[in-house]
Amino acid sequence: MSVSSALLSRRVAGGSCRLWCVIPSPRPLIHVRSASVAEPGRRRSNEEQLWEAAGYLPFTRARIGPFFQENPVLKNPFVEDALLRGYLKRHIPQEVILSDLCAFGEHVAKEVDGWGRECEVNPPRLVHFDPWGRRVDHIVTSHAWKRMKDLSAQEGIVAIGYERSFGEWSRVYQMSKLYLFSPSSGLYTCPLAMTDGAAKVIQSLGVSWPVEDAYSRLTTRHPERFWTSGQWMTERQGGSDVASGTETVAVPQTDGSYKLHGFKWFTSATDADMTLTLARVQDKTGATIPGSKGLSLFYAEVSRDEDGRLRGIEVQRLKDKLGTRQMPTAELLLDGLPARRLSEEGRGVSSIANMLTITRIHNSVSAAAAMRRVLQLARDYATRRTAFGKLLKDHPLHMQTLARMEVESRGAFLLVMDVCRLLGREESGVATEHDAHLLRLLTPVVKLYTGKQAVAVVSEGLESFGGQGYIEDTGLPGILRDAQVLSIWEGTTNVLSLDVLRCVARSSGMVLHAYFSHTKSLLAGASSVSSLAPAVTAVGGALCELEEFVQVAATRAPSYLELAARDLAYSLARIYTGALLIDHACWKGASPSDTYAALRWCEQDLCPVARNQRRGHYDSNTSLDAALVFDQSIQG
Ligand code: UCC
Repeated sequence: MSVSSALLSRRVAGGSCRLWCVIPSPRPLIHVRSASVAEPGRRRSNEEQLWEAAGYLPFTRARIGPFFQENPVLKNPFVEDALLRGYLKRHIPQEVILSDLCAFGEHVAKEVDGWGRECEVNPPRLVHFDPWGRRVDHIVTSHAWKRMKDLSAQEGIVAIGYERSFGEWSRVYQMSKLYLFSPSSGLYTCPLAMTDGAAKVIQSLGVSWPVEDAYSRLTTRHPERFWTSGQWMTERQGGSDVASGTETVAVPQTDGSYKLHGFKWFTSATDADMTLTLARVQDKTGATIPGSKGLSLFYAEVSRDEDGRLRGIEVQRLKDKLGTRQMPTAELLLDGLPARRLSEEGRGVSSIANMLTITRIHNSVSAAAAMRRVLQLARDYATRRTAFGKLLKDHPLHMQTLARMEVESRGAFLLVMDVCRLLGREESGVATEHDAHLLRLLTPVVKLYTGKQAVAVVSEGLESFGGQGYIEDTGLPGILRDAQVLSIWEGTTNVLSLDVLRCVARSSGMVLHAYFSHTKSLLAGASSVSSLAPAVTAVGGALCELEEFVQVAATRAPSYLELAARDLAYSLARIYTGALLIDHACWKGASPSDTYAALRWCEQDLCPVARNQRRGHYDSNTSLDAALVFDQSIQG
């Protein structure tokens, strides 16, 4: 009798036969920890030794069972992204761009993603003092973080936007590369956003002394020359209401320079080589002008003196953040920081606004990229993970969930790329007035909408990995923690909704005029495509509702529009994105999935502002919101 049949007959006789023991399966699906696992130090019984010899005791000592779930694999994010490839093929079918992005995608998947992980597990730390007690304020970053800097220069992640080798499409090319890089970059995209923004500000104010050299460093492809820039706007009174929250003063020096004194409460990527920041110029009596009119824009280099101390800066501490831990964010005391004024006095906010446009677009690219990344991983995992007898990909409900995420992700991508397209047109001098209005309106819209979408889609994405999506060292939870910042940084959802109102008012409604006419032109191209008819009808109807809302709102007090601001911004985003999805689905190279995505997108409430207007939500005299929020009462 063989060992196994002897064991089987003994087990059956004992009435405790476990079928999975006698039918060897190389990869049992469900592991049940055996009751007969030997306790440490206990001698094994003869029976246990027999079972072990036969290979039927899977959970003993160091043996923890033969099954291991396969992890999701990051493949080349360019090759894996049909929409990105389709979009580029449609708009910039240049082999040199496609092959560069394909090669970069391969590098990201094979190597860079690992560096990103290293940035996460080796976060920056602050060394305040040297061993002999001298103050050094050294922010120590990982080797991987430094490699990201070199890589960013070599790949031209900022430079492409300024080389403009592809004319009006240069920004789309640059942002496509950033989109591939972002989720693997260990948050290096944050200093790159500010670097790009600083280059844009310098360019708009004029590339001349004292920022000529800085500009060439921000936009170079040579790692040894490459600089990153900070953007120090937020002070202890907050980062939204910059006009009243900025206390930093600029003391004029006899040589025309300034020394800055203040406290910057939230300085991201603080290991930057230079910064742009706001301060109030003091007059001879030490007085400053309050509000926005008192703010000027300054340029400062981060440097050290002969003793190794930071010149005019003390790093108070690094921030303990929910996410983005890969990147140093600090509180800085500016104690006589040497600086040069870049803007005219009192033109600080409008001068730094160019930087905000760029960082908000970067933020949106990161949001779309985070959605795409979690979907790519979830999709791969669905082909590896079996539950209830079949792969996840064969469960229609699971596919429905991923498809809904896919629709959101596609919409976000097209909206972001369209704003990049407009930026590229403006910078290459081919933008019409209409394009410029559209860019101004859509920048806050894309930032606020994609920031929110990213959190929802990434959160859903984590769920598709079950418990593993909640386990830190899979790297998955970090995607969600990092996504949460996207709706906060560079203007919260409400602050950006108010920015939408600001640009409507400042342009006397011209930004909306551009919006309506461009959306209609996108729809017109699809009027004869029957498969898209329900989507075209939905977007057309929503557009009419939106126009009606605007007409009514124009006759009401400003408080009415303010209450409607968030819903208005969401309506602008959903309707425009619907039109972009429809437009893309009409392209001759589009797939049936492009049509399906457009149809699904347009099934949602595209114009929530009209719906809530009808419900009277913006009539402040009838609003019970505050009463609800502060309700303490119990009736009876
Ligand atoms: O969060 C921060 C950390 C940095 C991290 C960066 C990395 C992100 C990338 C991530 C990738 C993964 S720094 C701080 C964040 N804070 C903000 O973003 C600011 C939020 N607040 C606002 O956006 C406000 O709306 C302000 C501060 C821009 C404006 O406030 P005011 O004082 O009410 O300003 P005004 O009076 O409305 O506008 C002053 C001038 C006007 O121009 P003029 O004087 O010529 O009429 C406006 O038209 O500024 C102009 N302006 C703009 N121009 C104001 N906003 C804009 C705009 N968005 N675009 C163009």
